[in-house]
Amino acid sequence: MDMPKNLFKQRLRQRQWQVGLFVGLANGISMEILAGAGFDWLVIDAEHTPNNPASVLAQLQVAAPYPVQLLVRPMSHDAALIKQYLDAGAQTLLLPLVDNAEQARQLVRAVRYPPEGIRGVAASLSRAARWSGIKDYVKQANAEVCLVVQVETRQGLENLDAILAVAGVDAVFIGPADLAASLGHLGDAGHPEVRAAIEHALPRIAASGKAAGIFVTEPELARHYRTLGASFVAVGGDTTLLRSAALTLAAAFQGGESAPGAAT
Ligand code: 3PY
Ligand code: MG
Repeated sequence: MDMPKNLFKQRLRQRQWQVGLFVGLANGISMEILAGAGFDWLVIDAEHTPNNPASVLAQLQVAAPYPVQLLVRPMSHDAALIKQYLDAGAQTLLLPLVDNAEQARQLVRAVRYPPEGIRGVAASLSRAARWSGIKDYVKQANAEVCLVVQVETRQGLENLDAILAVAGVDAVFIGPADLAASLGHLGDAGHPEVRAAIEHALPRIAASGKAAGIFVTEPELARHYRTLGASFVAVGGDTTLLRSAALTLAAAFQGGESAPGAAT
């Protein structure tokens, strides 16, 4: 088998517009439905959900036949955990809460084989290498790996230029929810101070030569952020989609009228 090409990374480099969705249901069936839904990318979230390397592996497997790019968001910067997700076959990792350049440099090292990094080698045990079925996997892996760091705190914003200077970071993704909390506006990602911080950060990221991404749920705002330099957006999550569709359906049939003949 040939080394799978990381199309998400290629398109990031070309600044192609890519629309994604957070996937938190931790379930193979819903993952497969979403994989065929038309998104450019899906991120399997293991930061806020009960996902673990085994459940992420299963979701990577069910989505593999579909024309969608798969990202994984680990719960921490732990290099051993990152190694497991890479070995499971994730080629693009989204790392939360990156606050400074040193953390970014450690992450670059975690996702790369030596000499550039510290990723441990065991191609025969790794789905990413198709258990040694991909010729020269270990020599090709660094080129296909894509590292997206989340800047989503006051400290991260303060250190944005230093983070942007770290070679090996492919893109910076802004997390408005955490950013709002860090700026003192917990639960209010639309607060003017948060919006201003985002509007200041996106063009700086784009000007640095790295791709800029953000979570945004209104199409108009996504278009606006695109004009500021964002080239990839997450536009929602599977949990929210399910909940809102379920509430809408239930409400549509709850007319409040009793069935004929019902006791009053
Ligand atoms: C956030 O908003 O904090 C995220 O991590 C996702 O967008
Ligand atoms: Mg966040």
